[in-house]
Order: sequence, then structure tokens, then C-alpha cells
Amino acid sequence: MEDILIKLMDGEGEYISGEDLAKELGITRAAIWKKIAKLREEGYEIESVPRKGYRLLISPQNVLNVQRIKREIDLSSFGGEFIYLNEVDSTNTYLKNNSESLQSGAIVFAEKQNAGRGRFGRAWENEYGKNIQMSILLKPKIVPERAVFITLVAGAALISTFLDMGIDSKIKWPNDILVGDKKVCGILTELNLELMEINNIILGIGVNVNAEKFPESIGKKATSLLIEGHETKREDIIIGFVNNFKVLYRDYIENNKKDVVLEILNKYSFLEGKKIKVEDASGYIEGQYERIDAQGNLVIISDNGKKLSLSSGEVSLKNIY
Ligand code: BT5
Repeated sequence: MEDILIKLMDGEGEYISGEDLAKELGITRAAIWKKIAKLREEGYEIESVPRKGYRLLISPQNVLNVQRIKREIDLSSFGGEFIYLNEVDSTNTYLKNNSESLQSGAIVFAEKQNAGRGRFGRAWENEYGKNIQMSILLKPKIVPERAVFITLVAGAALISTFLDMGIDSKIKWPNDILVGDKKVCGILTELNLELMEINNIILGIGVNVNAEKFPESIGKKATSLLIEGHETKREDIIIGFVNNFKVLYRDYIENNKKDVVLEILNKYSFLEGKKIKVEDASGYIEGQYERIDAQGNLVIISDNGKKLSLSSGEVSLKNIY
């Protein structure tokens, strides 16, 4: 997004003088005027009043209302920052590269990722301006083993957010959220360690909100909220998710409280009653899904009758996944 647009949005409907804009952006007032004219052509209604300056009145529909997000997420108690980017390689990589200067809780959002990642080096598809690609920087004082549960905290926060919006979703342990049996959201939690201690954790979520189509390669398993018949505002999802996540995350980090998360995960498990296959680097196990246990592990009764509790792995079902 144009820097000038960000400044106008940051102005929250207040006038910003041409002189201030020129100074802050390091360009001439004539260049400001040209940029304003271009934005007007794109559908932004910008008022200009002599001696007062410019103020943004109306944005085209699909522009993310960053101001509203900043207002409704209590940033002062969490990270202090919501960084809005037009394009980036990956929001997770962005936070990794800026982790020293940012506080725990800092959030970055991008309208488009050019190298969005899934787990195990897989790609995450996205389309400019339609969906949510965002990451949260976390710097908890915990042992690395406790970090995996954060993916589940994020999953539970997303399911609650969707429920609040009247959308039924399910979790496919550990990191997929499905609507109508297809994936609308993926979660990627990356751990950056230093001498076996957590330096930071980066939680990335991708939500297909308004995408209308997907590449053929994932067409059978991917969907968006819009395709499933849910017209939503991206802001509502972001605000709901961050506010739900904050509460569940603090409870987990500070009090090791996991019960609400586990209750949600078990109640809305996509795997309930299903025959599954779980693969990891060492091989695979087939069996019957049982539940998510107190550690957040997947419990499976293998085909040879053994009950196993797995802390990681890739779950697949016949046919789709
Ligand atoms: C995930 O990995 O599901 C984690 C996705 C995390 C994406 C976010 S976006 C913000 C942040 N920055 C990043 O760079 N990443 C995070 P995994 O379980 O490995 O699933 C990846 C697989 O899902 C791919 O191999 C495809 O089959 C499928 N896939 C790719 N893009 C998709 C999409 N938009 N919707 C649904 N499925 C998709």
C-alpha cells in the first residue's frame, strides 16, 4: 500500500497537513498532490481543505481498516505494534528478521506474500488483498518443549472466533482449520532457539477469507469463507482472533492452563470417529482417531490395537487428505 495511504489511515479521519505529509515521506508537496490524485482515481475519497490539509473520508471496500484493528486490539498490553505491509516474502520471515527490535506480541500483516510458507518447506498460496496473512512474535520464558502447544492455542482461538461469527469450523490436528471439510486456514509455528533456549516463537496464520479460486493443485482441499457462503470482514476475524488468542496464550504461558483450548479442540475435532494415517520422518501409523489428550497430543488406537499418543506428525484421511 502507498505510504501516503497508510499515513492518511493512521490519521483516523483527522486532517494531516500537506507539509507534514511531505516531510514525513521525504517528498515534495507537489508529489503529495499527485499521489492524492492517484488515490482519488482508485476510489478513495480524500478531502482537502486549505490550511488544514488532507483527510481520508472513504476507502474502497476491500482496504483493510488498520485503524479499526489498532483500536480494537489492545496493543498497549500486547506487543505495541500492528505492522501493515503491502507485500512481503513471508510475514514469518519478516518477524524473524526484525525480532530484536520488536516486542513480544508484535503483529505483522501482509496483503500478499511472495514466498508464503507452510510446514516442511511447503508453499502457502495467497492472492493480493483477499485473505489474511499475518504473524505474531512471541517471546515467552518457557522451555522449548512447551512451544508446540501454541499452535493448538491459535487453532482454538480461531475456532472460537469463527463460532462468534456464526461459522462452524473444525480442527484437523495439529494446524489446519476446516470449513465444509476443506481447509480455510493453516497455522505455522516456528521456533527460533539459541543454545537450546527460546529466543522467540513466530506464530503465522493464513486464512482464506475472500478468495474465489485456488490453483488446481490444491483446489480439492482448499476453500475460503466466501466460497462456503460466509461474507465476513477481514478486520472482524483479525480482531476476534488476536483478542481470543491473547487470553488463551497468557493462561497457557503464565498458568499452564490448557483446559479451554483442549475442550475446544476435542469438541470441534475434524478427526472424530475417523480412520486416520499419521506420518512422520520415521514412518507411519494407521488406526482410529481417539482424542487430543491433556498434553495436546493426538491419541490413536493403531490397527494392531496399541494406544499411542503422538506429539507431532502429518495426519491424512482416505480420499481428500
Ligand atoms: C500450513 O502448512 O497450513 C501453514 C500455513 C501457514 C501460512 C501462514 S500465512 C502467514 C505466515 N507466513 C508464512 O510464510 N506462513 C504463515 P501445511 O500444513 O504444511 O500446509 C501446506 C499445504 O496446504 C500445502 O502443501 C498445500 O497443499 C495446502 N495449501 C497451500 N496454500 C493453501 C491455501 N491458501 N489454502 C488451503 N490450503 C493451502
